[in-house]
Amino acid sequence: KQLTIPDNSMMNDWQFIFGVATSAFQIEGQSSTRQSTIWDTFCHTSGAIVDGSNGDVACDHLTHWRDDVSLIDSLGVGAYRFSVSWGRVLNHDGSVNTKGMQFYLDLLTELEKRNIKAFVTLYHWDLPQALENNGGWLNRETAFAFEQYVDVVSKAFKGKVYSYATLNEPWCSAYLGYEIGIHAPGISGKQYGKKAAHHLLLAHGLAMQVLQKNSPESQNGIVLNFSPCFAASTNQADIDAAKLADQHFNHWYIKPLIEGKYPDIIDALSPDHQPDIKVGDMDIIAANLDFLGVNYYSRSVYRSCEQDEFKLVAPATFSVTQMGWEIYPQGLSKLLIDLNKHYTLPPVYITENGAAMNDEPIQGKIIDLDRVAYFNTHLAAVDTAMKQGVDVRGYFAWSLMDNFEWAEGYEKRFGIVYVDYQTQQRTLKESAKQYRNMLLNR
Ligand code: PNW
Repeated sequence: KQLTIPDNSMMNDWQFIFGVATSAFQIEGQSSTRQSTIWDTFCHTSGAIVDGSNGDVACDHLTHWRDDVSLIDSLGVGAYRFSVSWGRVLNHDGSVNTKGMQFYLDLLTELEKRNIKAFVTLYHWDLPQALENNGGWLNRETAFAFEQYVDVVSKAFKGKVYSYATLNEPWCSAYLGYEIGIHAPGISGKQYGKKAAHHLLLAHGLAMQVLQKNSPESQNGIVLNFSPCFAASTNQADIDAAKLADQHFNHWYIKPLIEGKYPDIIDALSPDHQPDIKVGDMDIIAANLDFLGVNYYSRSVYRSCEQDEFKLVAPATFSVTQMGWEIYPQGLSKLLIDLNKHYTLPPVYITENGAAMNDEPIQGKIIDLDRVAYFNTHLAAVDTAMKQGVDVRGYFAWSLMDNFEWAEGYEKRFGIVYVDYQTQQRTLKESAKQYRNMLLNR
């Protein structure tokens, strides 16, 4: 089946933005020309990355960026979502790394020339190691350091950016990085996750004030990842477990951003698991959002569990991607419709959606029909939500090209473009060709 926009969809409207997404650490390489980050350190911790790889070269995008932009342009997309590496634009002493800054300015100029809107993410997990050495996101000061960095960047990028996202997926940074330790900086302890999350959200709020001042013309917001929570059975205990997980993973982030308060479960947290909330913090966090970025990959199913209150249930193996994530497009419609019901949402962008599939080239061709099917069903799911009144303005495929998939290294390929890491050659997969055709036929 061909990749198509659903019939009578508002996605056929030219106003609706289709794009592709990447992030700095995952593609840039040339790690020696920027500050070292927590991911560099984590990659050099034995056992942290499944294939023992790192981001030193990645897609060597810093060398190939002009070709990569032509590639993006050739797909016919209207927007490119990428992230800025904090440690590439600022040196340890706070001075500007002029070469690093120039790279992003050149990239923005090239996108502008080609009429591709720039969706800039200011933090996609690559915290400078120097800041981690002072406590990283467990230290409130990191939020103010982020505010400074955003000030420098948003002044330098003046007028060139269509949209800024402060943070990508603070849940991943806080929970995976500081509570269970499977992402950088690899810290674990129940007492850390919510503390880190609060400082991340504070950093977001402080950055929003800066963006409002330096770049009021751009769409300024944040990108969250959501995984709708389902109960493993109709037993009340499982239903309660799923509800609780939903409060911890999803509402913990969106509720303070929209309503200026954490979910009620905060009262049940043991005192040492509580975040350190200072007077005024919640107002800063609840800054008005021009948009909400929603990243969706899969749903999560929970059952009750004595020791832990809830436990994640592994999905049936026949319906999963290479990540082991269940393919469940209905979850995306339900997520959007439920969020729209619960909250007064700003306009929404699907800032990431995609799948890791097994796509080794056969005679030079990568016929990734499973990925095409994934995009088809998920675009239909977005359309269903739009027809029920959710204000979705755009959709970004994750990812433009295969790249460094964090703890999974290079083994998992999310790209619609194949990367041969030996030669750095890029080859359009069938999904990229179909994405292009879909946009051509719009
Ligand atoms: C996102 N989870 O990460 C990131 O924004 C991307 O950089 C990444 O490449 C992509 O999704 C694919 O993994 C996630 O455990 C990592 O639920 C983990 C989870 C969700 C999102």
